[in-house]
Amino acid sequence: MKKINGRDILFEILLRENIDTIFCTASSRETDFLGFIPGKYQDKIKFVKARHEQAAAHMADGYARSSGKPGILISLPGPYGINTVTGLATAHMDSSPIISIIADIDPWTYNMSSFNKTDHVGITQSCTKHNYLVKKTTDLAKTIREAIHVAKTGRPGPVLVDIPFPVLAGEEEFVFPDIEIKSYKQPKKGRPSQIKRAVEMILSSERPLIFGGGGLILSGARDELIEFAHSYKIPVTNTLMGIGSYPPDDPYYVNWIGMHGAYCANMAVHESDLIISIGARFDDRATGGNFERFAPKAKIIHVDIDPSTIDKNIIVHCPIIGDAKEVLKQMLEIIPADFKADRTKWFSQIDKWDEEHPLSYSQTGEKIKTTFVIDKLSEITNGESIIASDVGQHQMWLAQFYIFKNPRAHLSSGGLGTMGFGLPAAIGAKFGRPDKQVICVSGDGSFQMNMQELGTAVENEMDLKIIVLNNRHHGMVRQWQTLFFEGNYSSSRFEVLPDFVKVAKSFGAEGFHISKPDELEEGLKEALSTDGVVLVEIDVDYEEMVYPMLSPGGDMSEMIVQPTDVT
Ligand SMILES: Cc1ncc(C[n+]2csc(CCOP(=O)(O)OP(=O)(O)O)c2C)c(N)n1
Repeated sequence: MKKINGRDILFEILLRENIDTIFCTASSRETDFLGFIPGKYQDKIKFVKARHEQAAAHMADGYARSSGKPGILISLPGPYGINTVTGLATAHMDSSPIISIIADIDPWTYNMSSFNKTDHVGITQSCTKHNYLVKKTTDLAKTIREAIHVAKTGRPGPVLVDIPFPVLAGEEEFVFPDIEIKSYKQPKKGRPSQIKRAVEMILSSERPLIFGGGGLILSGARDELIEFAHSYKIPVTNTLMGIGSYPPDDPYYVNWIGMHGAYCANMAVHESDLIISIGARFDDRATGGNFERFAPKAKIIHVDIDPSTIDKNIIVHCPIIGDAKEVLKQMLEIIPADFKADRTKWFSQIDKWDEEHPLSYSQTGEKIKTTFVIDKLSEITNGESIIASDVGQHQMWLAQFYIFKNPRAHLSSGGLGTMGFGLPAAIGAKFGRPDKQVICVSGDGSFQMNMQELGTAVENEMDLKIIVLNNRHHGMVRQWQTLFFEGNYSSSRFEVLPDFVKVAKSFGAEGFHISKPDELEEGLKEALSTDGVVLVEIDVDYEEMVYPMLSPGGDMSEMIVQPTDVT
């Protein structure tokens, strides 16, 4: 059998794994490496060259989140690879499957004190699901297959494969290897005894509540969740990462919970007697962080594929280790034929809380409110777009006022909160879902962290819309300074900002500027219906604040709904 070199082995495996897009950077050395790729691969795989390696990592992440397929990222070692670490950590926190390949193309040096060399395995140990250093060309095919398998199965996450030059240059006969990782078994179904126990707890509960996380989306459990909620008559909340897991217009849908979640949803958690958490990890942003006072009246069922999340933050009464979709099916299978429950009182109580403090805004005065923009965006796009958000107030308002109708449509750096995620994630998402309208919603602060990727979007002739909500501040920081630091606005205002429309135009994109409330609707419609890469800069009121907000250190019933609530 003919031998091929390590680089070709890598691409042969990627092709057979149905990889159609690879994200990398446009540096000359990487291009050299890619330039070596025979035409046969160039025709079959799209190489997207980002301007910054961090952005390339977020692109791979956005691709994975929107499409459900693993995102592939190639970088060189040293500064190239290190720049991807923020992207890996972002993907790790949000369980997004990326395979980061570090390809060393320097034939002359490969020890750690050489130019451009870094210990990538060491550096990424704590922000990847797993990582590999490939030592022999014979191991390469199997390692790449394993990396893809580990990244996309169980609780997904980023996996790094560091390939030294001799491994890429070495030659071996190519075989597509079988893989079996003995120590890596992923549970599918839950233990029947635990399923039975959970169902008994649900049957005797008066105020049960589904606390759904991103795991529901990853497992594709929407239909099962609807049937489960309706069959057992349980209202449904979700975390920020779970947005889109349940249809927002379904009568059982309450809203999302957490730091800036809806009042009724947070109150429901506090008053519930049974929390059924599915694919959520009880992090501090979802629970407020006061774990001792979390849901004080409730027993907890926790369904998760990752056993390490059980009892981590919250003590659980009934753990079920398994895939969300499978576990929901199992619980549906044993619903008693004569099951009846009157939970009208519980549902009406939740409605009452919603009436007391609904998610609302009022567009008054000369300045545009970000809430108004998001509400209009939701209306114009009918909640059908994929939206990649950045981090800050605009991120929270997007989650509150954009009515996401579909799963894999709300792309947000929930776990790490990485400013600069939005634009590259949107670019990656458009490659993953070219059939959908993809929009980046960003703040002036976040956008400046990766705005060079406008070049990548234009170069690829994408159809991508970007909304920059310009409040001339790090708005979320300003909000905390207003509420908790006596208005000490240190470092949160930008004295100098670029003209974002000119920035867009200088990259060859189209740009619009909206500054008055009565221009908003028409302006947005025009921008969204203009072909190509279009940036719309909207001047927004920097004094608007995101409510409700969980009181730092408080429980989930202690919400700030206006500034005077801060004591
Ligand atoms: C990389 C990074 N640096 C700093 C922060 C802390 N931080 C969180 S939100 C925020 C302000 C974001 O400002 P902007 O993007 O303008 O959004 P706004 O809050 O104004 O809507 C900052 C600085 C972060 N989350 N990520």
